[in-house]
Amino acid sequence: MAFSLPPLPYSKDALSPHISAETLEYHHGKHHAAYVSKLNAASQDTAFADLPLEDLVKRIDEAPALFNTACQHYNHSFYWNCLTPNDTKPSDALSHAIDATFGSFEAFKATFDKVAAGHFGSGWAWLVKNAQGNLEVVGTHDADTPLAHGSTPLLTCDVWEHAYYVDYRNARGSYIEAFWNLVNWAFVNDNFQS
Ligand code: MN3
Repeated sequence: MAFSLPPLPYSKDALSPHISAETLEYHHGKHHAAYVSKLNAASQDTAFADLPLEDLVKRIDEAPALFNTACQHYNHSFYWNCLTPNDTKPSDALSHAIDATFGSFEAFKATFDKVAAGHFGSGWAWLVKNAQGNLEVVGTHDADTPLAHGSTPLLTCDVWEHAYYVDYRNARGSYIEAFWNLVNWAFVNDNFQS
């Protein structure tokens, strides 16, 4: 198979109590796995099956039939790496860019929270480096992803209900609050530098 489900970069109970093993069991083991198997089925015997995932997402306009599954495979793979049980923090370079763009870390967080909490329906909240090289907080609907639109993703929060319903029911705000305890700033720093 051309595309494969990446293993979680931590054990299933590592993010508890913020995100439970049961959530990861379903979110990674069922939802993400289903996107990968549907992407493999839909891309079979096409030139797109041999592309690295990021290249496929950047060229997704050429393969509209693969949009939902390819973008969701990319978004979820990226999201798992945005989380960690370890204590990490933004680099000095990223902190300076956040302060310069948003005024302060707290103001950045408030902007991100507003996009994540206020997003109508299924989607994603992102911190990106846009095509001009500036930091920006954006929301995308359903499977859509900033990588398909010329921005470099730095951090994402999945705000589809399947990301939090087991642990928080309809309280998306509680999930977003918990999310901040898990952010893998080492990964975000690397994305910012690249
Ligand atoms: Mn999801």
